[in-house]
Amino acid sequence: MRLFIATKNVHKVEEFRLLLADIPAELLPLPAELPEAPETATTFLAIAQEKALFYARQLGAMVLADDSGLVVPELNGEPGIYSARYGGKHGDDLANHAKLIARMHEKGLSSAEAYFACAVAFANADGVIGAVEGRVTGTVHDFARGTHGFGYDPLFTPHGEGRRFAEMSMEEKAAYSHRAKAVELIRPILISMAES
Ligand code: ITT
Repeated sequence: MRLFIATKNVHKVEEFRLLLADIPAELLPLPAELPEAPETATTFLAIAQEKALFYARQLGAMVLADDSGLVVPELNGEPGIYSARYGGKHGDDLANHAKLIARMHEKGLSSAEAYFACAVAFANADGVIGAVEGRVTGTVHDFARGTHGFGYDPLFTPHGEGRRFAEMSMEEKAAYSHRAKAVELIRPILISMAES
């Protein structure tokens, strides 16, 4: 089975390559010339489905898409579905950290309960075949630590760990991560499609 990993985020691609290593599928990156998928929906799950279907139709192929982010309930769910551009510019991790830390300080918080959510959708040109969501709960801090990973990894400690995601190897992060949990949930569908 040929399966396009429908994300322009290279860190997500690396994590999916690790998490899907045992699936009998050839994993392909999105061709660079494709337009950006529209994101009009308002939940991780619905946006992942929108992205998967858009790219599956563009490519006439099977596609796996991810929509993910960090949710801080004490900040009314921010950054949530706006995680990638929370600080103003898409993918600017330092600006995103600064905005989140400023919002926490406005509320008098130096740390807060938080979770990462990852919705993964699998589609072909006929429609969405499966969509799931994985979560990891933990603590978000008002200072960064660690150099691995991406996004909010330097600010987040999963429950049951002393280290931030950014202080872990990709394999160690995968023992906890929202993306690993989502892949576990979608795995049976991928395997049955790969074997059919
Ligand atoms: P694509 O839409 O092309 O997949 P993107 O990075 O724009 O790439 P999203 O819209 O799903 O993807 O935004 C996800 C953002 O949430 C991401 O840019 C990070 O800021 C954050 N995020 C998601 N998963 C994360 C993780 O595992 N570790 C740290 N931050 C994460």
